[in-house]
Amino acid sequence: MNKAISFGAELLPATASSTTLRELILSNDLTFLMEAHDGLSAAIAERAGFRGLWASGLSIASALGYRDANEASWTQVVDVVERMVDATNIPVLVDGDSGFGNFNNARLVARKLEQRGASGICLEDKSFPKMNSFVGDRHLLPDIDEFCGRLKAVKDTTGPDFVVVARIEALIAGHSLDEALCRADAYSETGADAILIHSREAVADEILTFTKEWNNKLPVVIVPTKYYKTPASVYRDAGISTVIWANHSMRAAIAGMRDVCGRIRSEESIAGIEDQVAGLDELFRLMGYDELAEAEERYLPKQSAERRPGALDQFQKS
Ligand code: SPV
Ligand code: MG
Repeated sequence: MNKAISFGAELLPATASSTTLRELILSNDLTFLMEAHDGLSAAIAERAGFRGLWASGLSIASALGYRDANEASWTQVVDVVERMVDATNIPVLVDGDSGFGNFNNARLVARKLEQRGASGICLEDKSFPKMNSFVGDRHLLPDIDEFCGRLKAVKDTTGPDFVVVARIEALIAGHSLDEALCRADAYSETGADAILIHSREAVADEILTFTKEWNNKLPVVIVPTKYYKTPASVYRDAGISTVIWANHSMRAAIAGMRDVCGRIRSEESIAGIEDQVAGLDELFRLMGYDELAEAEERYLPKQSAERRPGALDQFQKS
C-alpha cells in the first residue's frame, strides 16, 4: 500500500519496518527524532522521512490544553502515545517528565508505555510536579540517589529492548558543568542507556563542553530548541548521538491554525484559504482510508445491485 502524498513538501510512503530506537541511538550516524503529539503529527513526521519520534511532554500537554507542569495525567500521556504508535511504524521515545512521582510511579508509567508499544522513556532529574525547562527558575534537582532509584526501578521493570534515557537538568537549574558530569556518571552506573543534557543557552557551547568532557561514556542526546542556529554538522563533529527537534510540529500547528482562524474570521469565507490548507484527499491518504476501502471489499457482505457506497466510493469522490 503506497501512502505517498504531497503536503507542500515531498512526503514519503509509510515505512514497512524500522530500525529500533536502541539501534538509532547507538548508530554512528547522527539520529534525528521529530516531535509528535498525536497520531496525525506522528504520521506526518514518519512520512517526512524521520526514523524516530519524540513524544514531547510540552506538545502533548499543549494539544490537550494543559501547561507543561504535569497537569496532564500519566494515563492521558500513555493514551496519546498509543495513538502515535498505532499511526506509525517507527520507534517512539516518550518524554516521561520526572516519572510522575517516585520510583514506583516512574516504573508504572514506563511499564504501561512499553505495553502500549513505546520504545523508550526519557526521565528528567526533577521533582513532581515538574515545570517546563524554559519557564521560570524554580527547577530543583532531586537527590542523586533518589533519582538513580527511579532509573533503576524503570530498568528493572522494563524489557531489555526498552531504552531509558536519563535527562540532566543541572545546567537548566543553574548548576555547574561538574554537577552535570557527576550526575551523568551516576545515571550511567545505574544503567541508563543514554544521557540527555539539556540547556537553555542561545549557543551550544555548554552542551559541546559537556560532550567533550563526557567522552561518549554513553550516547549523548540533545534538544537544541534554544540554540537552534547551530548547524547539525557541529553535532556530528562532536560525536553527539541524537538530536531531538522537540516542539516544531506543535508550534507549526499553532501558527497555521492562528492564521487560518484569523483569515476565515475576517473574510467571512473559506474561499481564500482553500488552496493554502491540506486537501481532504491528503488527509484521507494520510490516515489510510484506502486500506479501509480494501478491507470493506474483503469483509463486508456483497450487496450487488443496491450496494451502499463504501469508504472507497467516498474516497474516490473527494
Ligand atoms: C518537551 O518537548 O516536552 C521537552 C523538551 O521536554 S523541553 O520543552 O525543552 O523541556
Ligand atoms: Mg518535556
